[in-house]
Amino acid sequence: MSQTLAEKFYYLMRLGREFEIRCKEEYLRGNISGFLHLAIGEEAVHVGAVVGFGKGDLFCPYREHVLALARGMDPRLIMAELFGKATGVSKGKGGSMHLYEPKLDFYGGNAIVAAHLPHTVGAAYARKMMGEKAGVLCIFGDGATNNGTFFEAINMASLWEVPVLFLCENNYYAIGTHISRSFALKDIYLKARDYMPAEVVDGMDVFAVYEAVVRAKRYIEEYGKPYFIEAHTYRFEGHSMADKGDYRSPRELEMFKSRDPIKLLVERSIREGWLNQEQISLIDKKVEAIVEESVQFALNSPEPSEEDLYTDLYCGVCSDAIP
Ligand SMILES: Cc1ncc(C[n+]2csc(CCOP(=O)(O)OP(=O)(O)O)c2C)c(N)n1
Ligand SMILES: [Mg+2]
Repeated sequence: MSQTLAEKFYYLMRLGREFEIRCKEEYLRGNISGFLHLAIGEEAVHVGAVVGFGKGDLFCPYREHVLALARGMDPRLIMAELFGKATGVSKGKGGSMHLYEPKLDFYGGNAIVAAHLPHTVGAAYARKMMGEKAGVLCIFGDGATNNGTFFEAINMASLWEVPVLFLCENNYYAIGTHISRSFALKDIYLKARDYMPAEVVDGMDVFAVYEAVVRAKRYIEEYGKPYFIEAHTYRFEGHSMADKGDYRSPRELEMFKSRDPIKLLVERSIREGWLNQEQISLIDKKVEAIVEESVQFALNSPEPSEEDLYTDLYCGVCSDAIP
């Protein structure tokens, strides 16, 4: 079991990392424009959460490439979306912050901080009204927990008893503002503890995230109530491509890089005998080929046509998602 999981985690985390390194290069080449938020350093949270949660509606913020990949979105369709091409998963109209695929129960990329939290509660409530027990996964940053909608969402989720797993990825920063400058309390999970069970997990350890999420999902679906996890992690890049991140000391960055989640996974997997160097190299090669293919697909895809400017603007696009 651990061996299979280690292989899956390594593949998805490497895929996420390579994909985003390439995104950065393609942005600098001018092939990607607009906003681009990378999750390099945060892969253990994204992969551990999506794999651990398994099936179910997923709502997330704009730093979502790795989440989409882990959910099974075709890398070619993601890259084409970032290139603004008609073959992109959102037909080239959304870009990096708006990956969206109802067929995968993937509802966001949401650009407005914490706006998707009430949407998540609504989605879970809808499932409940339809007599389903399915839990809904809601991922958001530390900064989102300072928004009013965060408190509205945890209050309603608890009051209405709906199965939402609130997963906060605490990377210590909201753009350039460190949590010590914007939080009146130190531990984020304490904000939710009066409403629902709440715990903290090491977000650099993919197994720890996975196990916490599996437990939490079992709880929300068994009791039909919400649960809160705060995962401590760190982004190795700036907030977006427009941010060099120079408000952080090199020492701080190095300290977190020494706990690079992929490095930790490899070290543990080799120690435990779950993976060997040969398997790792094979996965690396496979990942490089997939990412290269996604870039070629995006490069060779057409731009959206002028007529496309006027399509999919209103809810016709959502009708496929309504059961
Ligand atoms: C309602 C709202 N306010 C402000 C912004 C601008 N903004 C974009 S990202 C961001 C920081 C969010 O930080 P966090 O929730 O910790 O997520 P992270 O980027 O660290 O993953 C802000 C303030 C926004 N998009 N929406
Ligand atoms: Mg943050």
